[in-house]
Amino acid sequence: MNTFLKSLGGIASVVALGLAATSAAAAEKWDMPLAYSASNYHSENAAQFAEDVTKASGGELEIVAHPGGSLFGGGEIYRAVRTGQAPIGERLISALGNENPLFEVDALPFLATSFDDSWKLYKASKPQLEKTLDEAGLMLLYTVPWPPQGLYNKNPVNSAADMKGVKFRAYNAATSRLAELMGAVPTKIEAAELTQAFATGVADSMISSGSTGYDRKIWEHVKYWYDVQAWLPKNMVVVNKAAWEGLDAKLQKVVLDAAAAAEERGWNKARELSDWYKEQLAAEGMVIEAPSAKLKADFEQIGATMTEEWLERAGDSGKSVIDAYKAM
Ligand code: PCA
Repeated sequence: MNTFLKSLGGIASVVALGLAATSAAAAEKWDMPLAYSASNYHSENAAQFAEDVTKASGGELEIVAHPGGSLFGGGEIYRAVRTGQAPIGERLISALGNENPLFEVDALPFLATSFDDSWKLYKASKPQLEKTLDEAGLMLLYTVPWPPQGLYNKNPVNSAADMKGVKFRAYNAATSRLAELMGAVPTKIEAAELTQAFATGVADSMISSGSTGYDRKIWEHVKYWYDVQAWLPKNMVVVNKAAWEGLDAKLQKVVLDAAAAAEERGWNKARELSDWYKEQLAAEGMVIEAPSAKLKADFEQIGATMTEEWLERAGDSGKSVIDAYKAM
């Protein structure tokens, strides 16, 4: 090779190196842990959000969703994002009651039982939710609800008395308390471990949406689902504030726009799928019924007790959320 070409090659590789260094410094990759299975609409929605950010930022911020608890289990995600082990992640809000009782407001039985009311409760609780997260070093990006919660059980249930001694899978402190008040025996189990828990007889019952029963093929273990419509818990996607502040204004806008779109898409999808899930459970041979008058009354009484207990724990800020919701 002559010297001219040689030095040209040298220049080219210096330029190439320089380019590689610039893009390596500018491009950022965020891993996004998700607790629920890849095919669940929450996870699909989050994956879409991740893709939207990656595309709209021209690859400057790449978000990679990790569903099914594969990066961090459901019980670890909040802490992981708070401590910066993960810059962003999704968590069931009401599972964080030990951090702050305000996180539990959307799991109070019979406070908000439809999608419309759930949206109102979200609006009423959002300022407190954002403040609580801010104090923990986090920022709220979006929420998406689960469909209304119903009672799964191996055997028919006509009243809360039928639940005495039943092994009950709980997903947060509120569902544990509800089980106790029915005389059932709660064990906390993440959705990702559900199939095994029911297959091995660790649990024979739970309160959850048709969505989670469908995801976990619950009909292989459980025959009955009572459409109690007790509450609609929400997942939230939060970002670590230090990671957030590391983004320039342009990237922050890309993330906020994608988050707003994800929130709207997620709420619509939950509404759209709610009845569909029930149809799938029925098609798989499950008995899908409204609760008997007695079971409904028992649940209402339990709900009143839980609301009273919660108000005691959540104090004035809790009461102000309920008041704001009732005034809407
Ligand atoms: N599914 C989640 C939380 C609420 C729901 O409907 C679960 O069972 O873990």
